[in-house]
Amino acid sequence: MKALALALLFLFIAANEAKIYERCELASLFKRHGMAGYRNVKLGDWVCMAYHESRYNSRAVGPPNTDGSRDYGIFQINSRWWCDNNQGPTANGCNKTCSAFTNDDITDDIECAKRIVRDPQGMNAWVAWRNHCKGRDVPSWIQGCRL
Ligand SMILES: [Ca+2]
Repeated sequence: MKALALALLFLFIAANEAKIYERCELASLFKRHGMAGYRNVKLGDWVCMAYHESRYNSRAVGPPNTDGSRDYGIFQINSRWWCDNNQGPTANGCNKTCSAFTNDDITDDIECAKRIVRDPQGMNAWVAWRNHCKGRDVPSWIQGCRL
């Protein structure tokens, strides 16, 4: 019994280490925050991009990029251009500390992603989107979700 309680406790701790969103949970969250059709980007594009960038993990931190910057959170937002991690030059286009993008409140992550997609390159800012979602059947990413 004690071992079971301990096992459950560890499970609880592990579960608290990272918020891994469900696909449809994320789709509905994105929709609620006005991402469906934002700048002509489909909901499926956002869900597909988030999957391939972070596997829906709100606390994902990428390995260092070649320029020494890092990518943070569910959208893997970059510290060279969009947030400040106090580790090198940043344009800090979203005017945020990068740690704001590794917590479980993804409201500010969504605001920053919208800012990013307003730039001329649009969704191409995300290499994983270009490689895995662009021109693909993105509606399948929201299939079966009650939206
Ligand atoms: Ca956040």
